[in-house]
Amino acid sequence: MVKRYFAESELIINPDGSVFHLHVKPEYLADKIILVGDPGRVNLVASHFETKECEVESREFHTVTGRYNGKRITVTSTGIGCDNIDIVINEMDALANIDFNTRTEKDTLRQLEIVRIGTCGGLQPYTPEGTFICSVKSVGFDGLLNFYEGRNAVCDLPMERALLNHLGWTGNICAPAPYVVDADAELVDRIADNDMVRGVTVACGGFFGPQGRQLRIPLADPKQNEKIEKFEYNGMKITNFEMESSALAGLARLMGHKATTCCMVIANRVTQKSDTGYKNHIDNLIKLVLDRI
Ligand code: R1P
Ligand code: URA
Repeated sequence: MVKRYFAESELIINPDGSVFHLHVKPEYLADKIILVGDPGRVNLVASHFETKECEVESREFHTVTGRYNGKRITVTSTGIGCDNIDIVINEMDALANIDFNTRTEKDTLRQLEIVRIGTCGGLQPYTPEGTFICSVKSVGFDGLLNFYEGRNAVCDLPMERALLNHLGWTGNICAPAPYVVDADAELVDRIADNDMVRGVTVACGGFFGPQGRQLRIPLADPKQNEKIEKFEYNGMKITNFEMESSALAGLARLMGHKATTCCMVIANRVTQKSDTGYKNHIDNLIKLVLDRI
Protein backbone atom coordinates (compact mmCIF):
# COMPACT_ATOMS: atom_id res chain seq x y z
CA MET A 1 0.00 0.00 0.00
CA VAL A 2 1.27 3.49 -0.87
CA LYS A 3 1.85 5.51 2.29
CA ARG A 4 0.36 8.99 2.51
CA TYR A 5 3.03 11.68 2.29
CA PHE A 6 2.56 15.00 4.11
CA ALA A 7 4.20 17.93 2.29
CA GLU A 8 6.31 20.58 4.05
CA SER A 9 3.46 23.12 3.82
CA GLU A 10 0.92 20.73 5.43
CA LEU A 11 3.02 19.44 8.31
CA ILE A 12 5.47 22.19 9.21
CA ILE A 13 8.58 20.86 10.99
CA ASN A 14 11.07 23.29 12.54
CA PRO A 15 14.80 23.03 11.64
CA ASP A 16 15.46 21.35 15.03
CA GLY A 17 12.97 18.55 14.20
CA SER A 18 10.18 19.85 16.44
CA VAL A 19 6.58 20.42 15.35
CA PHE A 20 5.73 23.98 14.21
CA HIS A 21 3.68 25.58 17.04
CA LEU A 22 4.37 23.35 20.04
CA HIS A 23 8.13 23.17 19.37
CA VAL A 24 8.04 19.63 20.84
CA LYS A 25 10.06 16.79 19.24
CA PRO A 26 8.41 13.36 18.70
CA GLU A 27 10.49 11.64 21.38
CA TYR A 28 9.18 14.03 24.08
CA LEU A 29 5.46 13.25 23.75
CA ALA A 30 4.06 10.83 26.35
CA ASP A 31 1.01 8.62 25.73
CA LYS A 32 -0.81 10.25 28.66
CA ILE A 33 -1.50 13.94 28.11
CA ILE A 34 -2.94 16.67 30.29
CA LEU A 35 -4.09 19.88 28.58
CA VAL A 36 -4.71 23.11 30.47
CA GLY A 37 -5.83 26.48 29.12
CA ASP A 38 -3.65 28.74 31.27
CA PRO A 39 0.12 28.47 30.54
CA GLY A 40 0.72 29.21 34.25
CA ARG A 41 -1.20 26.02 35.18
CA VAL A 42 1.47 23.85 33.50
CA ASN A 43 3.93 24.47 36.34
CA LEU A 44 1.24 23.65 38.89
CA VAL A 45 0.70 20.25 37.23
CA ALA A 46 4.44 19.68 36.74
CA SER A 47 5.14 20.58 40.40
CA HIS A 48 3.73 17.13 41.23
CA PHE A 49 6.16 15.31 38.90
CA GLU A 50 9.06 13.33 40.45
CA THR A 51 11.20 13.97 37.36
CA LYS A 52 11.10 16.25 34.32
CA GLU A 53 12.68 15.21 31.00
CA CYS A 54 11.77 18.20 28.83
CA GLU A 55 10.30 21.68 29.01
CA VAL A 56 9.45 23.86 25.99
CA GLU A 57 7.72 27.23 25.71
CA SER A 58 6.41 28.65 22.45
CA ARG A 59 3.65 31.30 22.29
CA GLU A 60 0.84 30.12 24.62
CA PHE A 61 1.97 26.51 24.32
CA HIS A 62 4.05 25.55 27.36
CA THR A 63 4.92 21.84 27.57
CA VAL A 64 6.55 19.71 30.26
CA THR A 65 7.04 15.94 30.08
CA GLY A 66 7.83 14.11 33.27
CA ARG A 67 6.85 11.27 35.58
CA TYR A 68 4.12 11.15 38.24
CA ASN A 69 4.09 7.95 40.33
CA GLY A 70 6.22 6.45 37.58
CA LYS A 71 3.65 7.29 34.85
CA ARG A 72 5.06 9.26 31.91
CA ILE A 73 2.84 12.30 31.33
CA THR A 74 3.03 15.34 29.03
CA VAL A 75 1.30 18.53 30.19
CA THR A 76 0.68 21.30 27.64
CA SER A 77 -1.16 24.61 27.78
CA THR A 78 -3.47 25.36 24.88
CA GLY A 79 -4.38 28.97 25.60
CA ILE A 80 -8.03 29.85 25.08
CA GLY A 81 -10.36 28.47 22.42
CA CYS A 82 -11.14 25.62 20.06
CA ASP A 83 -8.93 27.14 17.35
CA ASN A 84 -5.91 26.40 19.57
CA ILE A 85 -7.21 22.89 20.27
CA ASP A 86 -7.13 22.26 16.50
CA ILE A 87 -3.42 23.16 16.53
CA VAL A 88 -2.50 21.23 19.67
CA ILE A 89 -4.36 18.00 18.88
CA ASN A 90 -3.28 17.90 15.22
CA GLU A 91 0.36 18.54 16.17
CA MET A 92 0.29 15.99 19.01
CA ASP A 93 -1.31 13.40 16.71
CA ALA A 94 1.38 14.14 14.12
CA LEU A 95 4.12 13.69 16.76
CA ALA A 96 2.63 10.31 17.66
CA ASN A 97 1.47 8.94 14.33
CA ILE A 98 3.58 10.50 11.55
CA ASP A 99 7.21 9.62 10.94
CA PHE A 100 8.98 13.04 10.86
CA ASN A 101 11.89 11.63 8.82
CA THR A 102 9.83 10.21 5.96
CA ARG A 103 6.76 12.48 6.43
CA THR A 104 4.50 9.44 6.13
CA GLU A 105 1.86 7.94 8.41
CA LYS A 106 3.15 5.19 10.71
CA ASP A 107 1.80 1.63 10.18
CA THR A 108 0.06 1.26 13.54
CA LEU A 109 -1.96 3.81 15.48
CA ARG A 110 -0.41 5.08 18.70
CA GLN A 111 -3.43 5.94 20.83
CA LEU A 112 -3.14 8.92 23.18
CA GLU A 113 -5.12 9.45 26.39
CA ILE A 114 -5.94 13.13 26.78
CA VAL A 115 -7.58 14.87 29.74
CA ARG A 116 -8.19 18.61 29.72
CA ILE A 117 -8.20 20.29 33.15
CA GLY A 118 -9.96 23.64 32.97
CA THR A 119 -12.25 26.16 34.60
CA CYS A 120 -15.88 26.65 33.61
CA GLY A 121 -19.18 28.35 34.33
CA GLY A 122 -21.85 26.19 36.03
CA LEU A 123 -25.35 26.19 34.56
CA GLN A 124 -27.36 24.23 37.12
CA PRO A 125 -28.18 24.84 40.80
CA TYR A 126 -26.29 21.58 41.59
CA THR A 127 -23.07 22.86 39.96
CA PRO A 128 -21.99 25.67 42.35
CA GLU A 129 -18.46 27.15 42.45
CA GLY A 130 -15.93 24.49 43.36
CA THR A 131 -17.81 21.60 41.65
CA PHE A 132 -15.69 19.32 39.44
CA ILE A 133 -17.49 18.41 36.19
CA CYS A 134 -16.23 15.66 33.88
CA SER A 135 -17.72 15.97 30.39
CA VAL A 136 -19.58 12.91 29.16
CA LYS A 137 -20.70 14.88 26.09
CA SER A 138 -19.53 18.14 24.63
CA VAL A 139 -21.60 20.53 22.56
CA GLY A 140 -19.68 22.70 20.13
CA PHE A 141 -20.94 26.22 19.49
CA ASP A 142 -17.63 26.78 17.69
CA GLY A 143 -18.11 25.08 14.29
CA LEU A 144 -14.59 23.60 14.14
CA LEU A 145 -15.55 19.96 13.64
CA ASN A 146 -17.61 20.80 10.53
CA PHE A 147 -14.37 21.24 8.59
CA TYR A 148 -13.58 17.50 8.98
CA GLU A 149 -15.18 14.85 6.76
CA GLY A 150 -16.03 12.32 9.46
CA ARG A 151 -18.00 14.85 11.52
CA ASN A 152 -21.40 13.13 11.16
CA ALA A 153 -19.98 9.71 12.01
CA VAL A 154 -18.71 10.86 15.42
CA CYS A 155 -21.54 13.20 16.42
CA ASP A 156 -24.82 12.54 18.23
CA LEU A 157 -27.08 13.79 15.41
CA PRO A 158 -30.46 13.23 17.18
CA MET A 159 -29.26 15.24 20.19
CA GLU A 160 -27.97 18.01 17.91
CA ARG A 161 -31.40 18.23 16.27
CA ALA A 162 -33.21 18.21 19.64
CA LEU A 163 -30.97 21.01 20.97
CA LEU A 164 -31.36 23.15 17.85
CA ASN A 165 -35.17 22.73 17.92
CA HIS A 166 -35.18 23.62 21.61
CA LEU A 167 -33.07 26.76 21.06
CA GLY A 168 -35.11 27.77 18.01
CA TRP A 169 -32.02 29.35 16.43
CA THR A 170 -32.14 30.17 12.72
CA GLY A 171 -30.07 32.44 10.50
CA ASN A 172 -26.69 33.67 11.68
CA ILE A 173 -26.76 32.81 15.35
CA CYS A 174 -24.38 29.91 15.99
CA ALA A 175 -24.31 29.03 12.27
CA PRO A 176 -23.44 26.32 11.37
CA ALA A 177 -25.56 24.56 13.99
CA PRO A 178 -24.11 23.16 17.25
CA TYR A 179 -22.39 19.75 17.14
CA VAL A 180 -22.52 17.14 19.91
CA VAL A 181 -19.72 14.61 20.59
CA ASP A 182 -19.26 11.92 23.25
CA ALA A 183 -16.16 11.81 25.40
CA ASP A 184 -14.45 8.40 25.78
CA ALA A 185 -16.75 6.44 28.14
CA GLU A 186 -14.03 4.35 29.81
CA LEU A 187 -11.88 7.42 30.43
CA VAL A 188 -14.84 9.35 31.88
CA ASP A 189 -15.60 6.48 34.30
CA ARG A 190 -11.99 6.31 35.47
CA ILE A 191 -11.45 10.08 35.80
CA ALA A 192 -14.87 11.09 37.19
CA ASP A 193 -15.05 8.10 39.60
CA ASN A 194 -17.68 8.99 42.22
CA ASP A 195 -16.64 12.51 43.18
CA MET A 196 -17.20 14.48 39.96
CA VAL A 197 -20.47 15.47 38.29
CA ARG A 198 -20.80 13.70 34.93
CA GLY A 199 -21.92 16.54 32.73
CA VAL A 200 -22.82 17.85 29.31
CA THR A 201 -20.49 20.73 28.51
CA VAL A 202 -21.02 23.46 25.94
CA ALA A 203 -17.82 24.84 24.41
CA CYS A 204 -18.47 28.40 23.28
CA GLY A 205 -16.67 30.58 20.75
CA GLY A 206 -16.31 33.37 23.33
CA PHE A 207 -16.59 34.15 27.04
CA PHE A 208 -19.19 36.92 26.88
CA GLY A 209 -21.93 36.93 24.18
CA PRO A 210 -21.55 33.24 23.24
CA GLN A 211 -21.95 32.33 26.95
CA GLY A 212 -24.96 34.66 27.32
CA ARG A 213 -23.02 37.33 29.27
CA GLN A 214 -24.33 40.78 28.45
CA LEU A 215 -22.23 43.78 29.33
CA ARG A 216 -22.88 46.98 27.28
CA ILE A 217 -24.13 45.44 24.03
CA PRO A 218 -27.35 43.39 23.72
CA LEU A 219 -27.38 39.67 22.85
CA ALA A 220 -28.95 38.17 19.70
CA ASP A 221 -30.92 35.77 21.93
CA PRO A 222 -31.45 37.22 25.44
CA LYS A 223 -33.15 33.96 26.48
CA GLN A 224 -30.15 31.80 25.44
CA ASN A 225 -28.98 30.71 28.90
CA GLU A 226 -32.51 30.21 30.22
CA LYS A 227 -33.16 27.82 27.30
CA ILE A 228 -29.82 26.02 27.68
CA GLU A 229 -30.35 25.52 31.42
CA LYS A 230 -33.82 24.00 30.76
CA PHE A 231 -32.78 21.68 27.91
CA GLU A 232 -33.12 17.99 28.78
CA TYR A 233 -32.26 15.02 26.55
CA ASN A 234 -32.44 11.35 27.59
CA GLY A 235 -32.30 12.42 31.25
CA MET A 236 -29.22 14.64 30.70
CA LYS A 237 -29.01 18.38 31.33
CA ILE A 238 -26.40 20.84 30.13
CA THR A 239 -24.14 21.49 33.12
CA ASN A 240 -21.40 23.93 32.12
CA PHE A 241 -19.85 26.37 29.67
CA GLU A 242 -16.18 26.48 28.74
CA MET A 243 -14.31 27.03 25.48
CA GLU A 244 -12.36 23.93 24.32
CA SER A 245 -14.00 20.57 25.12
CA SER A 246 -16.01 20.11 21.89
CA ALA A 247 -13.03 20.35 19.55
CA LEU A 248 -11.01 18.11 21.87
CA ALA A 249 -13.71 15.41 22.03
CA GLY A 250 -14.42 15.62 18.29
CA LEU A 251 -10.83 15.56 17.01
CA ALA A 252 -9.86 12.81 19.46
CA ARG A 253 -12.75 10.65 18.19
CA LEU A 254 -11.85 11.28 14.55
CA MET A 255 -8.18 10.39 15.20
CA GLY A 256 -8.78 7.34 17.42
CA HIS A 257 -7.59 8.87 20.72
CA LYS A 258 -9.32 8.82 24.12
CA ALA A 259 -10.31 12.19 25.56
CA THR A 260 -12.43 14.02 28.08
CA THR A 261 -12.52 17.38 29.86
CA CYS A 262 -12.65 17.99 33.64
CA CYS A 263 -13.45 21.48 34.79
CA MET A 264 -13.79 23.24 38.10
CA VAL A 265 -16.75 25.60 38.28
CA ILE A 266 -15.55 29.14 39.07
CA ALA A 267 -18.78 31.00 38.33
CA ASN A 268 -22.38 29.85 38.62
CA ARG A 269 -24.63 31.56 36.11
CA VAL A 270 -27.86 30.69 37.94
CA THR A 271 -26.84 31.97 41.39
CA GLN A 272 -24.64 34.68 39.79
CA LYS A 273 -21.75 33.89 42.19
CA SER A 274 -18.06 33.55 41.27
CA ASP A 275 -14.88 32.34 42.97
CA THR A 276 -11.88 34.52 42.15
CA GLY A 277 -9.67 32.53 44.52
CA TYR A 278 -10.00 29.40 42.36
CA LYS A 279 -6.26 29.11 41.70
CA ASN A 280 -5.89 27.74 45.25
CA HIS A 281 -8.53 25.03 44.68
CA ILE A 282 -7.75 23.77 41.19
CA ASP A 283 -4.75 21.86 42.55
CA ASN A 284 -7.21 19.37 44.11
CA LEU A 285 -8.64 18.61 40.66
CA ILE A 286 -5.11 18.33 39.22
CA LYS A 287 -4.16 15.73 41.86
CA LEU A 288 -7.30 13.64 41.18
CA VAL A 289 -6.61 13.62 37.44
CA LEU A 290 -2.90 12.78 37.91
CA ASP A 291 -3.87 9.81 40.11
CA ARG A 292 -6.49 8.52 37.66
CA ILE A 293 -4.98 9.15 34.22
C1 R1P B 1 -11.87 31.48 29.86
O1 R1P B 1 -11.66 32.20 31.03
C2 R1P B 1 -10.97 30.26 29.79
O2 R1P B 1 -11.16 29.45 30.98
C3 R1P B 1 -11.63 28.16 30.64
C4 R1P B 1 -12.25 28.35 29.28
O3 R1P B 1 -12.42 27.15 28.60
C5 R1P B 1 -11.34 29.35 28.63
O4 R1P B 1 -10.18 28.76 28.12
O5 R1P B 1 -10.66 27.13 30.65
P1 R1P B 1 -9.14 27.27 31.17
O6 R1P B 1 -9.22 27.66 32.61
O7 R1P B 1 -8.53 25.92 30.98
O8 R1P B 1 -8.46 28.32 30.31
N1 URA C 1 -14.53 29.65 31.77
C1 URA C 1 -15.53 29.91 30.90
O1 URA C 1 -15.38 29.68 29.70
N2 URA C 1 -16.67 30.42 31.38
C2 URA C 1 -16.87 30.71 32.68
O2 URA C 1 -17.94 31.20 33.05
C3 URA C 1 -15.81 30.45 33.58
C4 URA C 1 -14.64 29.91 33.09
